[in-house]
Amino acid sequence: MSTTPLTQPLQQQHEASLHQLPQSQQQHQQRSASTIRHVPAAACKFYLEHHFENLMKHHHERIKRRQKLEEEMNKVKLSEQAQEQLRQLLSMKESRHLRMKRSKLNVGMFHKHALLGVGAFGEVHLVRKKDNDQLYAMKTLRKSQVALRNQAAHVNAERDILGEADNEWIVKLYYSFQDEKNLYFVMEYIPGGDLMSLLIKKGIFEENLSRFYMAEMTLAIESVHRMGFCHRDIKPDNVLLCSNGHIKLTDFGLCTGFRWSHNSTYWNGGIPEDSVDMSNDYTSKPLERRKRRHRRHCQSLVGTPNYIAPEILQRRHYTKSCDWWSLGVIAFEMMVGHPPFLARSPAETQHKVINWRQFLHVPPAARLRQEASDIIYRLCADPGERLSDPANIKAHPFFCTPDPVNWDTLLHSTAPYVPLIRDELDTSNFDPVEEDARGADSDGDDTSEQLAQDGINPHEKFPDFTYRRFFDSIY
Ligand code: ISQ
Repeated sequence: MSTTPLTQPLQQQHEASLHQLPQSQQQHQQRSASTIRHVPAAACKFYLEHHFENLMKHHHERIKRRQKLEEEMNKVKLSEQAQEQLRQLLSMKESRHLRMKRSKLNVGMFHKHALLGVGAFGEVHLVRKKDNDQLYAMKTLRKSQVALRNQAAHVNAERDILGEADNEWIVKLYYSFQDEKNLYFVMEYIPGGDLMSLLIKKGIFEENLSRFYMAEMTLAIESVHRMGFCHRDIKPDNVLLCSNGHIKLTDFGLCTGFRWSHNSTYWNGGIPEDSVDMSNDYTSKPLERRKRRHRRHCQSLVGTPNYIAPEILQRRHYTKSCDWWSLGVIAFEMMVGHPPFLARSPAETQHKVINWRQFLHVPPAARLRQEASDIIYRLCADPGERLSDPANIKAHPFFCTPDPVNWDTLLHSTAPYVPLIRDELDTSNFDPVEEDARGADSDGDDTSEQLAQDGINPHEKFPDFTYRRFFDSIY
């Protein structure tokens, strides 16, 4: 048996040892060697920490499911035999879930129907999963665009939050996966359109309708905060209407749980992300202007500053109370008919938001009830004085008179507006998307060269991106 001298350089030792292997194994080893890339130590550390944090999270989720089952079984006082059967059922479901997590999803498993919306990094389509025939909303994000704009932390945070969320106020994430080019979020499909599309359609809301949306948004924001997150991007575009007229929040791309793995510093070497659109934006008619403003901001790499709290725009210390500011701005827009800091350009809007004491006025011509203008002024206030405790918001006279909101039954009440949905593929409640606004699926991507120049590999940015909801059936 030949031996390789220890004094040989490592590369030579490796090549020499290769020649001692059968040919098929040699080819395999050569292929593996050619695909092994040198990755900086910090990236390895980050990957491992992230990976083990995820493993621990899944382990805890499994324990929680078992505890929940035990609690539920105790409540209904089942026989020991029935309890054992249910434990076995859960254990089978856990094994099936682990097997499913290992099987790969790909975009070919979905049939695309209509385009629902276009965002800065991609598109949202109505899709049908071929094997279970269910409809979903699929958000496709271009990896290269996400990496170029340093948005990896936000995308990974959104996947965590939507995956962890298990409440009726937040759009559910069923699956996430990736391929060479794109990242995919497969979410619950909410067919009633978004609040911005409804504002475009109606122009202004009656107080009763505004009060209903405000009350539901209060419960929705409260539930996000209870999960330990802060949305930071509450705006009418991110409020979806279910077929029964009740709301759900979406787009947690700017959301933060103040967790280390959601901090962009770990994902892009501390380079700050873009946050606010500064491009010019002005046309003449208010509704047309709102429509164009909406389209431009959806497609812009950065959002509108209309709803963002001043402390965020000024990069000052902020807390979850920033979401209550946004609620105040939406309240103004619904009841007055335009946002309070409307301006010729986003830069001017930003100036108005930062100097809100000078610019925030509920116009007397809007003839709002005193309780309505008061809640706006209390929400759009300095962080120290802002109405930020959900209990105090719910107790505000706006929600108590003329008839009090029943917070416990609100979600199961009849909504004052129920969207018209003709059939399951009717997407007319979403504002139509113009062809020139297409993003992720359209041809031509000039970002790869730029990324290569900057030494960024978009494929390294999304370790452990794949997700499957445990209870993944809609019904
Ligand atoms: C769910 N349903 C309809 C549209 C959507 C847009 C974004 C995210 C989820 C959605």
